[in-house]
Amino acid sequence: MNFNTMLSAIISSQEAIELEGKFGAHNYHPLEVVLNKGKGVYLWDIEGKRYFDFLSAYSAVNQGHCHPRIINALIAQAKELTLTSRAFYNDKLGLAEKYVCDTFGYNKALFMNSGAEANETAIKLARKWGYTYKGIPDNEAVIVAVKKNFHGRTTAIISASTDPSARRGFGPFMPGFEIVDYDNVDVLEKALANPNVCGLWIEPIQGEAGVYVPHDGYLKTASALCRKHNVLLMMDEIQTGIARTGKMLASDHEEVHPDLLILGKALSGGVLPISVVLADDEIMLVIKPGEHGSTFGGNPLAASVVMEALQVVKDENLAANAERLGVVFRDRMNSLKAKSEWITLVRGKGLLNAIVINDSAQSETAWNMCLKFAEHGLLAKPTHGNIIRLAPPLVITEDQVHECCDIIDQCVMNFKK
Ligand code: IF1
Repeated sequence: MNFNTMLSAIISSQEAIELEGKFGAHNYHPLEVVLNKGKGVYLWDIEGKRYFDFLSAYSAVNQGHCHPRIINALIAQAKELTLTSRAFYNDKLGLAEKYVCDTFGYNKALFMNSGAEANETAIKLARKWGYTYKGIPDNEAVIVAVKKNFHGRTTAIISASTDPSARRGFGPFMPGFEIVDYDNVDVLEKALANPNVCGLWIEPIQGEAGVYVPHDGYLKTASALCRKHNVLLMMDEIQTGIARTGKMLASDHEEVHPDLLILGKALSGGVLPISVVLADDEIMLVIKPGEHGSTFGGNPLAASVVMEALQVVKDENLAANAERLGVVFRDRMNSLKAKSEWITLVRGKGLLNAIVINDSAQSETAWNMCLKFAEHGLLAKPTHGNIIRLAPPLVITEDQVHECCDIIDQCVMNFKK
């Protein structure tokens, strides 16, 4: 069956779901909506129903679906040159490296593709820096990570995970990680005093853990303890970065400048996979030619897209919009919490928010509530069990926030278990 015949063959959501069930790995349990169009804050399914997107592809489409400026940058570059590999130079990578260094205040960038790859890159940089500059004995470097972290799905990254479902059946695991409580500076003081520790690896807000916002001052103190103990602060801003929490970076809320800044997702506005690690010379230059890379890392298509995607964030003041409308959104959710038995907590920063549902994490309540949201034209998905993450594209307007809050309000107030 040729491609066009195949495409025309998918005439219903049910057929699309069945095809994925028959030919695809079962590594997800999607909500049963089959989407075929996205624009701004909206998604449409095959049957033409329109939804507000309150997941934003896990904060990869902060700029809104199919942003015209980003799509045009993609098309223009795609007509010229998409990939050379780094065996040769291309005319866009240097421009993109300068752009992201100037934007985030570093003097070196290393582009990869997925967020996991960027975190893997940060692990290698921190370890090699530890051997080169901190005198850690070879193969004894330790990276301190935190409970309930999420940094990706590779076997090295899950070696630091505390989520049984992320680890079960995938051992043996990589040594060299010490896990401590998140949002606890006392345990940090102790853990970072170990002379073999080269890095502290954290998210400024834990997304997958259910949008867990640490106490004010945690990031600042963590950064100070890293400086005190000559440890690199490795900040995973893959989900919290690019204006999502109301500043360009969540680290900016505490004026923390990580030693290693790890970005992904909305770097491309959801148009293609781009990730990057930013650092200064001493750290970045420990990796020598031929010691790290990837086929697509730093390709000219990604380089062109990332510059336009970040310029859109700046030109449209998306951080300020997220800051302002995040307050509006949380006020509405707290008003709903006050009158409904179903919501026990509202938390978040900017437009990265979550509501905690008043039922056990093993219950289907949050899932069934998301099914109700979908019936009423709003797509969201529970993170762990009873926590629903609510994160629209940052281009959302105040009227649209209220329209979505009305949907959530109506579904929650009429929800029957
Ligand atoms: C899935 C979670 C979110 C991330 C942070 C690195 C990565 C992610 C802070 C890896 C990716 C995605 C992955 C996706 C679902 C989603 C997710 F539920 F898995 F945990 F957002 F919270 N650091 N998060 O959030 O980036 O390799 O995916 O490009 O794996 O199910 P990636």
